[in-house]
Amino acid sequence: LKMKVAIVGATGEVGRMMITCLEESNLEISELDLFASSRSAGTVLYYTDQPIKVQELKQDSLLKHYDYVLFSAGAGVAKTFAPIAIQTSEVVIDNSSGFRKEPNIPLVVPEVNGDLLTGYSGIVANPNCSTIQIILPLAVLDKLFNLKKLIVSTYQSVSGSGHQGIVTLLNQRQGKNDKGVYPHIIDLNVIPQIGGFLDSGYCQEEEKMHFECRKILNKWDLLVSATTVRVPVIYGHSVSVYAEFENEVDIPKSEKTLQNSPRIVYYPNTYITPLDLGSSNETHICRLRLGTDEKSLTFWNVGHNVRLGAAANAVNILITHSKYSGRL
Ligand code: 11C
Repeated sequence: LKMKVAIVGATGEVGRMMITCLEESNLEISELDLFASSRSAGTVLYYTDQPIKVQELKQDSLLKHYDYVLFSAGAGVAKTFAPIAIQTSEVVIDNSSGFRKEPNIPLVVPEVNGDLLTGYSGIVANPNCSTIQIILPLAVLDKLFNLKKLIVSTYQSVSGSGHQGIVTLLNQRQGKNDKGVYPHIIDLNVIPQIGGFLDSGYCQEEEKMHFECRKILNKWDLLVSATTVRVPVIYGHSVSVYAEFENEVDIPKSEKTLQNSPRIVYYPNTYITPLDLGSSNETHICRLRLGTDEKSLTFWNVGHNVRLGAAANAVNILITHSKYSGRL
């Protein structure tokens, strides 16, 4: 069946990648409408060589039936426009943090909790990029050994801040001494802050990881502590993961199960860096080893934050929902 799809925030890093991921999915889309703020309206983007003019998002833009509306326009725009879109459309998939905490809104990584999409119509929240890439292997290991505690440190690329993050780094590399979108110079540096600080001492990105890991695994007593760090990398987030389990772990069994799990690439004898990611929509696991004892594991994880961490997971939600609803 042919689908009608709209993308809100189409000209941003994630919006453009959503178009690419839709192209790569070979879905039959009969209508693709693209929306952005007045600043970017009029831009011409291409879907399978077909030019599409980006329209300005207005109050009445979404009062039309779409099978799927993908949002990548920040929490503010999503909060205003997603409730409008859902009046006439089947499913809204929102990449922002605007709806993730709402109890009745599913927060979905299809390989982990895609069953929540069965028979569902409404807003679906797409998780934060650093959460998506770690939760795929952790869900697999949780099933094997029962996950209890998680300590992660991230090394997040500047594209996580959107296109202006990339512009900031590239300008600084050319000698401009302007902090751009960051609280410090990011070129040749490392900044242990993503988002504002909370009373707990954690920053927003860390708190998102805590909450989202618990919600996606539906494991509200999971102990989690994240430290999220911005590094001068353009695409690809890396995460050092330390995980403790209820039961004794088994490395060969973990390796075999990870190897056979969808959307996971496992490296037994080598490791991967962000520059090796190319256009991968998968999460990459390497350096798997015992943690502090027989009940813990530690590993290194790399994922493309704009693809797997945002656009590809959103399109995967669309595809999974289409299958469950008989559209595909
Ligand atoms: C970053 N993870 O790298 C952030 C970007 O809640 O979806 C995505 C923020 C979010 O800065």
